Amino acid sequence: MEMVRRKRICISHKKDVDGIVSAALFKRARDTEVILADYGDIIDHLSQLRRVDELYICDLGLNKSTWPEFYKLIQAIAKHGQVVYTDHHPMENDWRRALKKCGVIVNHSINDCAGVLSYEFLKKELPHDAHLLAAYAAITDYLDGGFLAKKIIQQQDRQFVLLEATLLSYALARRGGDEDYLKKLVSELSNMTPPHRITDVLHDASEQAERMVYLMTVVRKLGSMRKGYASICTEEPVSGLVANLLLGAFQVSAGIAYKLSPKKDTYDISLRGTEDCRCHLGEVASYAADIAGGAGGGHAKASGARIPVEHIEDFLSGVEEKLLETK
Ligand SMILES: [Mn+2]
Repeated sequence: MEMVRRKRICISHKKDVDGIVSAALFKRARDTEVILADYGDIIDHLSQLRRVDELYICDLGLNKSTWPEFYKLIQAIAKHGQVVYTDHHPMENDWRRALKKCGVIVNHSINDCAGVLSYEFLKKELPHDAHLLAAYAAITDYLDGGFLAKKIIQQQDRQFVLLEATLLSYALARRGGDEDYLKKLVSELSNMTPPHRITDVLHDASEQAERMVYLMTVVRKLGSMRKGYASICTEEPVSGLVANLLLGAFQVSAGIAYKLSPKKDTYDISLRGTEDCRCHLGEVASYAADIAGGAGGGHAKASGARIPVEHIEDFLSGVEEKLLETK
Protein backbone atom coordinates (compact mmCIF):
# COMPACT_ATOMS: atom_id res chain seq x y z
CA MET A 1 0.00 0.00 0.00
CA GLU A 2 1.28 3.40 -0.91
CA MET A 3 1.91 5.64 2.06
CA VAL A 4 0.18 8.99 1.77
CA ARG A 5 2.03 11.80 3.47
CA ARG A 6 0.04 13.29 6.30
CA LYS A 7 -0.90 16.90 5.80
CA ARG A 8 0.56 18.84 8.68
CA ILE A 9 0.25 22.58 9.02
CA CYS A 10 1.42 25.05 11.61
CA ILE A 11 -0.24 28.46 11.66
CA SER A 12 1.69 30.83 13.88
CA HIS A 13 1.81 34.51 14.70
CA LYS A 14 3.97 36.41 12.26
CA LYS A 15 4.52 39.56 14.28
CA ASP A 16 7.20 38.53 16.75
CA VAL A 17 9.95 36.17 17.83
CA ASP A 18 7.51 34.12 19.92
CA GLY A 19 5.41 33.25 16.88
CA ILE A 20 8.42 32.64 14.64
CA VAL A 21 10.06 30.38 17.24
CA SER A 22 6.84 28.39 17.80
CA ALA A 23 6.56 27.84 14.05
CA ALA A 24 10.22 26.74 13.87
CA LEU A 25 9.73 24.22 16.69
CA PHE A 26 6.64 22.62 15.12
CA LYS A 27 8.29 22.60 11.70
CA ARG A 28 11.28 20.81 13.17
CA ALA A 29 9.46 18.30 15.36
CA ARG A 30 6.41 17.57 13.20
CA ASP A 31 7.73 18.49 9.75
CA THR A 32 4.86 20.91 9.14
CA GLU A 33 4.23 23.41 6.44
CA VAL A 34 4.23 26.86 7.99
CA ILE A 35 1.67 29.61 7.53
CA LEU A 36 2.44 32.90 9.23
CA ALA A 37 -0.68 34.79 10.18
CA ASP A 38 -1.91 37.76 12.12
CA TYR A 39 -5.14 38.55 13.95
CA GLY A 40 -6.44 40.21 10.83
CA ASP A 41 -6.07 37.18 8.56
CA ILE A 42 -6.16 34.09 10.80
CA ILE A 43 -9.78 33.38 9.88
CA ASP A 44 -9.02 33.73 6.16
CA HIS A 45 -6.15 31.27 6.47
CA LEU A 46 -8.24 28.77 8.41
CA SER A 47 -11.11 28.94 5.97
CA GLN A 48 -8.79 28.20 3.05
CA LEU A 49 -7.49 24.98 4.61
CA ARG A 50 -8.62 21.82 2.88
CA ARG A 51 -8.58 18.62 4.89
CA VAL A 52 -5.65 18.69 7.30
CA ASP A 53 -4.42 15.71 9.31
CA GLU A 54 -2.59 17.75 11.91
CA LEU A 55 -3.05 21.43 12.58
CA TYR A 56 -0.96 23.38 15.07
CA ILE A 57 -2.03 26.92 15.91
CA CYS A 58 0.46 29.02 17.90
CA ASP A 59 0.57 32.39 19.63
CA LEU A 60 -2.70 33.58 18.14
CA GLY A 61 -4.95 34.66 21.00
CA LEU A 62 -8.72 34.56 20.63
CA ASN A 63 -11.06 37.45 21.18
CA LYS A 64 -14.81 37.93 21.22
CA SER A 65 -14.94 39.07 17.62
CA THR A 66 -12.87 36.21 16.14
CA TRP A 67 -14.10 33.41 18.41
CA PRO A 68 -17.41 32.39 16.72
CA GLU A 69 -15.87 32.03 13.26
CA PHE A 70 -12.68 30.47 14.66
CA TYR A 71 -14.67 27.88 16.56
CA LYS A 72 -16.81 26.97 13.56
CA LEU A 73 -13.76 26.39 11.38
CA ILE A 74 -11.79 24.49 14.03
CA GLN A 75 -14.78 22.28 14.78
CA ALA A 76 -14.90 21.25 11.12
CA ILE A 77 -11.15 20.61 10.91
CA ALA A 78 -11.14 18.67 14.19
CA LYS A 79 -13.67 16.21 12.76
CA HIS A 80 -11.01 14.73 10.49
CA GLY A 81 -7.72 15.85 11.99
CA GLN A 82 -5.87 16.52 15.22
CA VAL A 83 -5.76 20.18 16.25
CA VAL A 84 -3.33 21.51 18.87
CA TYR A 85 -3.87 25.06 20.09
CA THR A 86 -0.83 26.57 21.81
CA ASP A 87 -1.23 30.03 23.28
CA HIS A 88 -0.66 32.26 26.29
CA HIS A 89 -3.13 35.11 25.85
CA PRO A 90 -6.05 35.30 28.27
CA MET A 91 -8.73 32.81 27.28
CA GLU A 92 -12.32 32.38 28.41
CA ASN A 93 -13.09 29.11 30.16
CA ASP A 94 -16.06 28.49 27.88
CA TRP A 95 -13.80 28.62 24.85
CA ARG A 96 -11.32 26.22 26.39
CA ARG A 97 -14.12 23.79 27.19
CA ALA A 98 -15.67 24.09 23.74
CA LEU A 99 -12.33 23.40 22.03
CA LYS A 100 -11.58 20.41 24.23
CA LYS A 101 -15.03 19.05 23.58
CA CYS A 102 -14.36 18.80 19.88
CA GLY A 103 -11.07 17.04 20.49
CA VAL A 104 -8.63 19.95 20.32
CA ILE A 105 -5.54 19.68 22.52
CA VAL A 106 -5.39 22.99 24.38
CA ASN A 107 -1.78 23.78 25.32
CA HIS A 108 -2.43 27.04 27.14
CA SER A 109 -1.02 28.97 30.05
CA ILE A 110 -0.72 32.67 30.73
CA ASN A 111 2.52 32.13 32.66
CA ASP A 112 4.76 31.26 29.74
CA CYS A 113 5.03 32.38 26.13
CA ALA A 114 3.90 30.26 23.16
CA GLY A 115 7.52 29.40 22.26
CA VAL A 116 8.13 27.89 25.70
CA LEU A 117 4.77 26.07 25.68
CA SER A 118 5.54 24.69 22.22
CA TYR A 119 8.98 23.62 23.38
CA GLU A 120 7.58 21.83 26.42
CA PHE A 121 4.94 20.13 24.28
CA LEU A 122 7.50 18.86 21.75
CA LYS A 123 10.58 18.53 23.93
CA LYS A 124 11.12 14.80 23.43
CA GLU A 125 11.11 15.19 19.65
CA LEU A 126 13.44 18.18 19.49
CA PRO A 127 17.24 18.42 19.35
CA HIS A 128 19.03 19.60 22.47
CA ASP A 129 19.63 23.16 21.18
CA ALA A 130 15.91 23.80 20.87
CA HIS A 131 15.74 25.08 24.45
CA LEU A 132 17.67 28.13 23.23
CA LEU A 133 14.84 28.97 20.85
CA ALA A 134 12.38 28.75 23.72
CA ALA A 135 14.59 31.16 25.67
CA TYR A 136 14.60 33.70 22.80
CA ALA A 137 10.83 33.62 22.66
CA ALA A 138 10.47 34.11 26.41
CA ILE A 139 12.91 37.01 26.56
CA THR A 140 11.39 38.93 23.67
CA ASP A 141 7.84 38.32 24.95
CA TYR A 142 8.80 39.68 28.41
CA LEU A 143 8.10 36.28 29.90
CA ASP A 144 11.63 35.25 30.86
CA GLY A 145 10.35 35.20 34.44
CA GLY A 146 7.72 32.64 33.39
CA PHE A 147 7.37 29.39 35.28
CA LEU A 148 9.07 27.19 32.67
CA ALA A 149 11.12 29.91 30.98
CA LYS A 150 12.98 30.79 34.15
CA LYS A 151 14.27 27.25 34.48
CA ILE A 152 15.37 27.13 30.86
CA ILE A 153 17.14 30.49 30.92
CA GLN A 154 19.01 29.89 34.16
CA GLN A 155 20.85 27.03 32.50
CA GLN A 156 22.22 29.22 29.69
CA ASP A 157 24.85 31.90 29.41
CA ARG A 158 22.60 34.87 30.05
CA GLN A 159 24.47 37.24 27.74
CA PHE A 160 24.40 34.76 24.90
CA VAL A 161 20.65 34.26 25.00
CA LEU A 162 20.01 37.98 25.46
CA LEU A 163 22.22 38.78 22.47
CA GLU A 164 20.69 36.18 20.18
CA ALA A 165 17.14 37.02 21.25
CA THR A 166 17.70 40.71 20.63
CA LEU A 167 19.32 40.11 17.24
CA LEU A 168 16.24 38.19 16.23
CA SER A 169 13.74 40.71 17.47
CA TYR A 170 15.64 43.66 15.98
CA ALA A 171 16.01 41.89 12.64
CA LEU A 172 12.27 41.25 12.75
CA ALA A 173 11.56 44.88 13.59
CA ARG A 174 13.57 45.85 10.52
CA ARG A 175 12.34 43.25 8.04
CA GLY A 176 9.21 41.78 9.63
CA GLY A 177 6.98 42.89 6.77
CA ASP A 178 8.95 40.73 4.33
CA GLU A 179 7.23 37.36 4.13
CA ASP A 180 10.20 35.59 2.48
CA TYR A 181 12.50 36.85 5.17
CA LEU A 182 10.18 35.51 7.88
CA LYS A 183 10.00 32.11 6.17
CA LYS A 184 13.79 32.05 5.96
CA LEU A 185 14.05 32.78 9.69
CA VAL A 186 11.61 29.98 10.51
CA SER A 187 13.50 27.48 8.43
CA GLU A 188 16.97 28.49 9.70
CA LEU A 189 15.76 28.37 13.29
CA SER A 190 14.17 24.98 12.71
CA ASN A 191 17.64 23.82 11.66
CA MET A 192 18.97 25.24 14.94
CA THR A 193 21.10 27.89 13.22
CA PRO A 194 22.09 30.47 15.86
CA PRO A 195 20.51 33.83 14.92
CA HIS A 196 23.87 35.66 14.55
CA ARG A 197 24.80 33.18 11.79
CA ILE A 198 21.62 33.63 9.75
CA THR A 199 22.34 35.72 6.63
CA ASP A 200 21.46 39.41 7.08
CA VAL A 201 20.38 39.09 10.72
CA LEU A 202 23.45 40.85 12.17
CA HIS A 203 23.24 43.57 9.57
CA ASP A 204 19.49 44.13 9.94
CA ALA A 205 19.71 44.14 13.73
CA SER A 206 22.48 46.70 13.64
CA GLU A 207 20.41 48.93 11.35
CA GLN A 208 17.52 48.60 13.77
CA ALA A 209 19.80 49.59 16.67
CA GLU A 210 20.74 52.72 14.72
CA ARG A 211 17.03 53.36 14.14
CA MET A 212 16.39 53.06 17.87
CA VAL A 213 18.98 55.74 18.64
CA TYR A 214 17.25 58.03 16.17
CA LEU A 215 13.77 57.22 17.52
CA MET A 216 14.76 58.00 21.08
CA THR A 217 15.34 61.63 20.13
CA VAL A 218 12.28 61.81 17.87
CA VAL A 219 9.94 60.37 20.49
CA ARG A 220 10.95 63.04 22.98
CA LYS A 221 10.14 65.76 20.44
CA LEU A 222 6.95 64.39 18.90
CA GLY A 223 5.36 62.56 21.79
CA SER A 224 2.87 64.26 24.05
CA MET A 225 2.04 63.97 27.67
CA ARG A 226 -1.52 63.15 28.65
CA LYS A 227 -3.13 62.51 31.99
CA GLY A 228 -1.43 59.41 33.29
CA TYR A 229 0.39 58.43 30.13
CA ALA A 230 2.29 59.59 27.07
CA SER A 231 1.22 59.09 23.47
CA ILE A 232 2.57 59.48 19.96
CA CYS A 233 1.44 59.00 16.38
CA THR A 234 4.13 57.06 14.56
CA GLU A 235 4.96 55.60 11.17
CA GLU A 236 7.36 52.98 12.50
CA PRO A 237 6.51 49.42 11.43
CA VAL A 238 6.73 48.17 15.01
CA SER A 239 4.66 50.55 17.11
CA GLY A 240 5.34 48.51 20.27
CA LEU A 241 8.96 49.63 20.23
CA VAL A 242 7.91 53.25 20.03
CA ALA A 243 5.44 52.81 22.90
CA ASN A 244 8.31 51.43 24.99
CA LEU A 245 10.48 54.43 24.18
CA LEU A 246 7.74 56.77 25.42
CA LEU A 247 8.08 55.30 28.90
CA GLY A 248 11.65 56.51 29.26
CA ALA A 249 11.27 59.71 27.26
CA PHE A 250 8.42 60.99 29.44
CA GLN A 251 9.15 59.05 32.63
CA VAL A 252 5.64 57.61 32.68
CA SER A 253 4.28 54.18 33.57
CA ALA A 254 2.21 53.81 30.38
CA GLY A 255 2.85 54.71 26.76
CA ILE A 256 0.66 54.49 23.66
CA ALA A 257 1.84 54.57 20.07
CA TYR A 258 -0.63 54.57 17.19
CA LYS A 259 0.01 54.11 13.54
CA LEU A 260 -2.19 54.55 10.49
CA SER A 261 -2.92 51.21 8.79
CA PRO A 262 -1.87 50.75 5.12
CA LYS A 263 -5.52 51.24 4.07
CA LYS A 264 -5.64 54.40 6.19
CA ASP A 265 -9.03 53.48 7.66
CA THR A 266 -7.84 52.32 11.10
CA TYR A 267 -5.15 53.02 13.65
CA ASP A 268 -3.06 50.11 14.89
CA ILE A 269 -2.28 50.86 18.49
CA SER A 270 0.30 49.54 20.94
CA LEU A 271 0.13 50.05 24.69
CA ARG A 272 3.13 49.37 26.92
CA GLY A 273 3.56 49.74 30.67
CA THR A 274 6.22 49.57 33.35
CA GLU A 275 6.00 47.60 36.59
CA ASP A 276 4.51 50.73 38.17
CA CYS A 277 1.52 50.69 35.86
CA ARG A 278 -1.26 49.34 38.04
CA CYS A 279 -3.78 48.81 35.27
CA HIS A 280 -4.02 45.66 33.21
CA LEU A 281 -3.31 47.17 29.80
CA GLY A 282 -5.05 44.30 28.00
CA GLU A 283 -8.24 45.20 29.84
CA VAL A 284 -7.66 48.90 29.24
CA ALA A 285 -7.27 48.28 25.50
CA SER A 286 -10.38 46.13 25.38
CA TYR A 287 -12.46 48.66 27.36
CA ALA A 288 -11.35 51.69 25.33
CA ALA A 289 -11.69 49.80 22.03
CA ASP A 290 -15.30 48.95 22.90
CA ILE A 291 -16.08 52.63 23.37
CA ALA A 292 -14.32 53.54 20.13
CA GLY A 293 -15.94 50.85 17.97
CA GLY A 294 -12.76 48.81 17.51
CA ALA A 295 -11.14 45.70 18.95
CA GLY A 296 -8.40 45.40 21.51
CA GLY A 297 -6.81 43.25 24.20
CA GLY A 298 -3.61 41.58 25.30
CA HIS A 299 -1.32 41.28 28.28
CA ALA A 300 -1.01 43.28 31.48
CA LYS A 301 2.05 45.27 30.39
CA ALA A 302 1.72 44.98 26.62
CA SER A 303 -1.48 45.17 24.61
CA GLY A 304 -2.88 46.43 21.35
CA ALA A 305 -5.97 47.63 19.57
CA ARG A 306 -7.32 48.49 16.14
CA ILE A 307 -9.61 51.50 16.01
CA PRO A 308 -11.45 53.26 13.15
CA VAL A 309 -9.51 56.43 12.31
CA GLU A 310 -12.32 58.81 13.24
CA HIS A 311 -12.59 57.37 16.77
CA ILE A 312 -9.00 57.63 17.91
CA GLU A 313 -9.78 60.43 20.37
CA ASP A 314 -12.57 58.33 21.93
CA PHE A 315 -10.10 55.53 22.36
CA LEU A 316 -7.51 57.76 24.02
CA SER A 317 -10.10 59.23 26.40
CA GLY A 318 -11.25 55.72 27.26
CA VAL A 319 -7.68 54.78 28.11
CA GLU A 320 -7.27 57.93 30.18
CA GLU A 321 -10.45 57.22 32.12
CA LYS A 322 -9.32 53.67 32.97
CA LEU A 323 -5.79 54.69 33.88
CA LEU A 324 -6.97 57.46 36.18
CA GLU A 325 -9.51 55.17 37.84
CA THR A 326 -6.74 53.09 39.39
CA LYS A 327 -4.25 55.85 40.15
MN1 LIG B 1 3.49 35.56 22.35
